[in-house]
Amino acid sequence: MSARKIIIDTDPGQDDAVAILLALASPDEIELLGITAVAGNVPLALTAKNARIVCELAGKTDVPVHAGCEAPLKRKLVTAEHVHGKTGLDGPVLPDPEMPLAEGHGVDFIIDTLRAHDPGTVTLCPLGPLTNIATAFQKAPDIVTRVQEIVLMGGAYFEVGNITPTAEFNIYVDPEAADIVFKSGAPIVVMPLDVTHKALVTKPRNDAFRALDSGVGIAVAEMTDFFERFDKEKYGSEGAPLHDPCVTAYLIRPELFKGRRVNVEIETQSDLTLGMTVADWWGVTDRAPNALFMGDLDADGFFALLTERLARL
Ligand SMILES: [Ca+2]
Repeated sequence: MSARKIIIDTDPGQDDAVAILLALASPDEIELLGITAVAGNVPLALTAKNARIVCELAGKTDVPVHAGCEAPLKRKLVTAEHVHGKTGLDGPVLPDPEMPLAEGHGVDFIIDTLRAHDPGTVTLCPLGPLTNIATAFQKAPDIVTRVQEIVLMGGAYFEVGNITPTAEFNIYVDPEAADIVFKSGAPIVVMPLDVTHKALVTKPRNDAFRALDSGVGIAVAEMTDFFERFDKEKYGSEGAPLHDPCVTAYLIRPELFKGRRVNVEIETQSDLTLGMTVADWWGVTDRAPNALFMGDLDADGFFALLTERLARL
């Protein structure tokens, strides 16, 4: 099987960084065509910078990194420095990137790339708010049927919310964009909090990253150390959830994940539950399934894969 062509759309974010590193470490399974940055965890200037810092950390400076949208479709940007620190990538001390941003808007890169490849051969991997993807779909509706699959981190059902009692951060920041994407008809795989809250960086798992004794291994250990402080306090769990790498791990080892094909709709009206992913897990409506919504993860298999791959960088 040839490597799957993907675009990573991202708002790094320590966990985004690990997701990108996993993709870069797996060229047999993943051909990373480019990275588009979006505003989310931190403002766009920082996410566009952080994406390049991560590429340079991996020694992969030939990946084009494009800046995308700097604000949600209809709302003011909400950021998450309380989780990720002021830079979005707090933890390790990493040099400013030398590689420049690629020319052209991230949204145009998504459109042009999908049009340039055969239909059904490019997968989109959103790791942040869905603003870039929705904007691309609105600007160029012809690309929707060309998408092989959208594998995204976002939403929650049984784990409800992490930014409000009922909403997960990525969807909450731009619910209108999420609504467009979930209604687009493109095949969607969702990694919600239900799965990512099982991907906990426990002390032994963090130690395994550090024991790689490489620039990448130590940086990843320091990144997960950093946001662990916040999550441990908040959830009382044994480690911080590594949300976004679930997306790239799925492309390599889909059998690590279990889920259901269900209907997922996005709340865009209610002040109380704005950004909620209303997943018909129990099939109580006749609404047609539009997503494979994941519910379970083989966490040991996931961390074994991650550690083995990061060792290659
Ligand atoms: Ca992210």
